[in-house]
Amino acid sequence: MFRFLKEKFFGGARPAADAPERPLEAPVAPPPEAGTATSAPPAEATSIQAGAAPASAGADGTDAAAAAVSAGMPPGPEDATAPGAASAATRQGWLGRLREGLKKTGASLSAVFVGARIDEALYEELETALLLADAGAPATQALLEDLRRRVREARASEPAQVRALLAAVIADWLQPLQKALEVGAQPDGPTVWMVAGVNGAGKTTTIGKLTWHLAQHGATVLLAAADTFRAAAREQLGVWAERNGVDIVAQAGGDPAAVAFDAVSAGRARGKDVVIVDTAGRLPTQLHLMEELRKVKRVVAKAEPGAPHEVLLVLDGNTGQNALAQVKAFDAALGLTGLIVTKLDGTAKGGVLCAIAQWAREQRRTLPVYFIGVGERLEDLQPFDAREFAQALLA
Ligand SMILES: Nc1nc2c(ncn2[C@@H]2O[C@H](COP(=O)(O)OP(=O)(O)OP(=O)(O)O)[C@@H](O)[C@H]2O)c(=O)[nH]1
Ligand SMILES: [Mg+2]
Repeated sequence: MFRFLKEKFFGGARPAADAPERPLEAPVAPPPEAGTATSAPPAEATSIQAGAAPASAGADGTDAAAAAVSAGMPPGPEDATAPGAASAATRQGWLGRLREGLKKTGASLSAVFVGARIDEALYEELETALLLADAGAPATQALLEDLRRRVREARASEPAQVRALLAAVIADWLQPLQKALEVGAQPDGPTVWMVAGVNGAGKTTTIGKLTWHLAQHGATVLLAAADTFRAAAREQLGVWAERNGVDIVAQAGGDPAAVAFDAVSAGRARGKDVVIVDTAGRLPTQLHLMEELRKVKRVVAKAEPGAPHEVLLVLDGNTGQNALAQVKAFDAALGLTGLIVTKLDGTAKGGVLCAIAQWAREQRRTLPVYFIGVGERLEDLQPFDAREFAQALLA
């Protein structure tokens, strides 16, 4: 989920240089407490996995919970009041929700294999299904070529085998998008993430969910309400701050860049691990607003040299191929370092991840999809895992 690189997350034990990252399938460790020894072996970068019970969730006061409801916030996790509760069960729950969430995208792909023979018609139907899922023409061609080769090599004779091979092809195709989000790579000062995207993509709720995940692992977070256009936007982030028990820097109206500057400075002064900057939604065609985003980024760098360490674009999975257009436009303006794809639960266009992987390949660069969202609940946002995704798609 995250790669925690600071000593505090290892109870003072300096990580070994060559220890591998814990695999995603590994049992989930309890959240480490700052300043205390953990049972996790020293590792250069330990990836704390999804599903661990929150350290701070459940400390939400009744007021915060009520405020959350009134602000239209999603309900908390089922196990929010049970620190240390069965994380494997939570992980299992996530896989179920992922399968459920990707049903719309996966249905037309799976339908191709029902009562099918392995012939040209099968590949044609698969091509149509991938295009309908918004995988895009170049990725579709490449995936099918790879599939044909694997089917030949495996001498597959059953549609079920082809289906399993397609899952493997998609998993390999998406693998370069999988990466853990790093916290604490800097020698000092906070890790700063700037979050951008079009209106309603899910930026603010995603920040709230990320904050929850971070807080449950003992990381201290400060939120920057750099969406200064609407009071409601500020309040929405404020509710997330209260709910997660973290600081927020906000100001009525004013310059988003100034809020971001204050927040990053405060994050350093208060010794926070992570500062997350929320920004107002905008279309890439609104040039003055894109310029404003660039200014936020520049000013953040003035407050903290090297920051922002991540420029994250939040994409609404429903937008399909348009999401790719957003990636290109925001990347040209800001230099993106990663993506978060939300709302994959409501869409048949989840194949767009293949199109994004294809684009990144063409650009010869890495553009990770750090997290995906398949619902409104806190635990519906989880790290992107290529194999899980492909298997859920073709489940
Ligand atoms: N079904 C579903 N809904 C989601 C998901 N992620 C976010 N949402 C919902 O999308 C809506 C918009 O989310 P916000 O976080 O307010 O979006 P935003 O990008 O901050 O919006 P602006 O600040 O207005 O640009 C909210 O109702 C969220 O609960 C998801 O993965 N699945
Ligand atoms: Mg918002």
